[in-house]
Amino acid sequence: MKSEPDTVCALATPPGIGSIAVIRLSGPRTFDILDQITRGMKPSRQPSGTVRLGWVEDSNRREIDHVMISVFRTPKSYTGEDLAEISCHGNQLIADTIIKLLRQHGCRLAEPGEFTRRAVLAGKLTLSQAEAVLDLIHAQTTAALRSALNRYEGGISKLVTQLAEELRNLVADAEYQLGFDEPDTQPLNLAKRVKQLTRKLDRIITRGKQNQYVYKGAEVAIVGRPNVGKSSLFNRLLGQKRAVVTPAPGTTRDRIDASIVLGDAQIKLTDTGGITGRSAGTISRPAAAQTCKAIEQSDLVLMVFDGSRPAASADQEVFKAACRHRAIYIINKSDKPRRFEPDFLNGNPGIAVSALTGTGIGRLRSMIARRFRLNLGTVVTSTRHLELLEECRTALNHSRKAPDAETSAFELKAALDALGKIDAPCTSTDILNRVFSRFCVGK
Ligand SMILES: Nc1nc2c(ncn2[C@@H]2O[C@H](COP(=O)(O)OP(=O)(O)OP(=O)(O)O)[C@@H](O)[C@H]2O)c(=O)[nH]1
Ligand SMILES: [Mg+2]
Repeated sequence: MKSEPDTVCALATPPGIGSIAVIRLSGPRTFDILDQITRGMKPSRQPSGTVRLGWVEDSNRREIDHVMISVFRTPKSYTGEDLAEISCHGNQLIADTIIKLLRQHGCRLAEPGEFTRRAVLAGKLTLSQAEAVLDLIHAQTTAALRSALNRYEGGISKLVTQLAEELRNLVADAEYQLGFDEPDTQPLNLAKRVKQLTRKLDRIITRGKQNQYVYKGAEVAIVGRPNVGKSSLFNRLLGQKRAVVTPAPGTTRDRIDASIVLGDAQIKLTDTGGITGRSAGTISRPAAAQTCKAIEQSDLVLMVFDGSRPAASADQEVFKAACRHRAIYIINKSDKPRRFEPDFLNGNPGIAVSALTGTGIGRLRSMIARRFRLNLGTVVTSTRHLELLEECRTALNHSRKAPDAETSAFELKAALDALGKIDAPCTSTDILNRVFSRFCVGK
């Protein structure tokens, strides 16, 4: 994609029928083009930050729509360029006709994310702020929204600036030390300071990974032996009868997925076929494999037991299959007399519920929500940012283990370079392409 400032346009609102549709234009010819296609207004003379009502007409002076035009002059606009927004009636035909007209007058159709890309190139937004714009648009929970706003306001940029400052001091001191002949002289305590910075990165990366569910959604699998009430619980948590429930064991075979929001997290809930262990054969091998895969992929396992029956070997198999994962033990069928007293849950009482009557389900919901509560403050959840922080940490580790002071200083600079890629847009078109390919046209 060329980066010279031609004038681009795109529909900024979702296609289809709506009360209004907004078409955006950005670039040096914005107002000149608008002057040519409008009547009853003169966008080139309109003050920045104002809105005017007028007509858009075609080349035969036929009216296309009565519109509002908002004008933002360079540099005080989203892209930093001359920018305008045409608000027309929300009819796809009208929007398409206006865009066609704009193109006839020399506008190019914008690429996905091109307006935000221009904002980054003009220095109006850092790259991590631009990525936060995408997260803002896609946020599904209030927590995701709060977290995206923190990053849109520059949370990541501030964090990177602080870390880079510490690293730059380390690089400067390492280079200063290179000037001395005796490598054992360590007045600047470099090794200790590198270790401290590595630990800081460890904390940021771990916290970020633990919180990635805010955007990716948390995977929660319901597992247990046949007939314990997994599908009944799945339906209860969803609030609708999605999975088939019967008194016969082995009813659920293929896994069933559904989305719910609990507290801060968007959750992908999976109902699975019962685990039977080696002894029984009520579910097929492929179904058992699917259940194992669901356990492997999950951020949390809901391990369900039938509280009305004594613990069986299959219950222990379930425990063995999932005990290495984060889990909540659920003792279902609490509406019946309790006969489940296992010795393998290591004293954990679990949570008693009845999927049939709904008793205990509210407590279970809160318990799940608590497991996915978002940490406050700036959290690095973007995979690209986490990869770069890991690259930075690897270089710091190499620096600490380097055989000589020169290699150590070289690795510190590599760490600084990795950190710099989080917000430095102009260094690589590849980075920009990777970031903006996920945007929609018009943003
Ligand atoms: N009394 C009582 N019965 C329940 C409860 N939960 C489920 N059941 C019953 O237990 C039987 C099995 O329920 P399902 O939800 O199909 O159990 P499942 O674990 O999905 O079974 P499979 O798909 O065969 O592995 C049905 O008859 C349900 O009505 C409960 O809390 N109390
Ligand atoms: Mg089932």
